[in-house]
Amino acid sequence: MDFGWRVYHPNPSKPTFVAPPGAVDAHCHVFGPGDRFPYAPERKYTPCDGPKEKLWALRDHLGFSRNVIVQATCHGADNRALVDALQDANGLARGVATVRQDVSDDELQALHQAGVRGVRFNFVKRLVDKLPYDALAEISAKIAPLGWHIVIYFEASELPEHYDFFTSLPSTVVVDHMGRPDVSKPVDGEEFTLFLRLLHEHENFWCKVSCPERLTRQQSYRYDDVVPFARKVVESFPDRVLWGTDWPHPNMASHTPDEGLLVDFIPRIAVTTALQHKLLVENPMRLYWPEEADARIDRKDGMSQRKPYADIPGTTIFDQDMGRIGYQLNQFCMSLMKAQNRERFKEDERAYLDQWPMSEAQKQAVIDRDYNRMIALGGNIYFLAKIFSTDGLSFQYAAATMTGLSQDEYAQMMQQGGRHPGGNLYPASREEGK
Ligand code: 0GY
Repeated sequence: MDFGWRVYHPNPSKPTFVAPPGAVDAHCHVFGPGDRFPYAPERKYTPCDGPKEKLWALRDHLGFSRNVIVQATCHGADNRALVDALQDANGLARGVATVRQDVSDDELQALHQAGVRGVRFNFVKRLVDKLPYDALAEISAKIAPLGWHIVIYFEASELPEHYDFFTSLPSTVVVDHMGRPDVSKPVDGEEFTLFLRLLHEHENFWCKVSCPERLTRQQSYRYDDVVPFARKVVESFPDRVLWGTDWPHPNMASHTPDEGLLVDFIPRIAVTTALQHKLLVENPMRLYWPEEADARIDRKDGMSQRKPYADIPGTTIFDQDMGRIGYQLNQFCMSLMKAQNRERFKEDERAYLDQWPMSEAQKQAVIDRDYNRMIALGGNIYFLAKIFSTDGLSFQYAAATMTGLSQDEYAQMMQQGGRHPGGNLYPASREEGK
């Protein structure tokens, strides 16, 4: 790897924000490992290895479910590391490849088979040699029959130069990192207004509201100066936004991002649960797993996809999707009805949990006794109750841990009539039809 290269965070924090079930990290990469998948001779940087296993572990740690892996320039148009990761992902990852203009239909078919659903055109001069528009136009014509989209990466200052070419592209176009705005300029200034115009006037354009860590001009992990830009995009185009970690963060010079804090940035730019669900679940599913999104819409009741109840503050409805996601977790809970299973669990929790085909995130939530996270991952409180009774704890104690109150405070709140009814209502934004 290059001298001074910043290796990704060895121990990212656990986010406070609990992502909705099925959340997608829609912008991340795999690097190498270089001894199996050599970096491209024409690359502009040599990164540290960022293998797929580490990416899956990060996904689970952050409470996410799926990834979209974007081919990074250090691998050029050699997509083998990407394909290897996609084939290892059990359908939980899709890819965006880089191809040359002479790519054959068979090669494109093989990439599609592996899970690739788009190509990336990179215009950032420090990353690639200039690509002629006619070569890119030829690629976009070749991928059109596959229904793929095009991901574009450019600097804000270069948007005017590329504007006509971008708007001539026939497919869905996804812009990386909000077109890299200079966030020291005003959000309603000329530069960002042009970017918003691109999205406003061209409904085939989508935007990744990612990389506050790259865009910030401040020396703080809060990335406050990026919030107005990302929030503006999310609220103006809620059905065409995606979010991603950008792990393993190529070419970050200023600091090593903590992905837990990046996840905590999400509720500051998507401020209602409805917006968060679109950003993290509905939109990426529609673009990368349309067959699953359509299958849901096709159900007789049609409810599974629309979920009008998904924005009730502080409440997770245990519906058929949650039942499916949490099935093994809840089965594990039920196994604790038997005394001998309780003994085995107490003896070695990890070994007992490893006998269940649960996700790593679910197992970790059990080990942490993090009931809110268990619920977010499909756990049902009536089954989860078996865990806290195995621990010899009361229902009241467990409920208190979910609210952040002590057991005494919780008891007092219940005796005084329980939670304020406002906590059970839909947010005002729904009432106003926003
Ligand atoms: C990103 C950003 C960068 C790099 C690449 O493909 C790449 O090499 O995308 C960057 O250096 O800004 O999105 O990963």
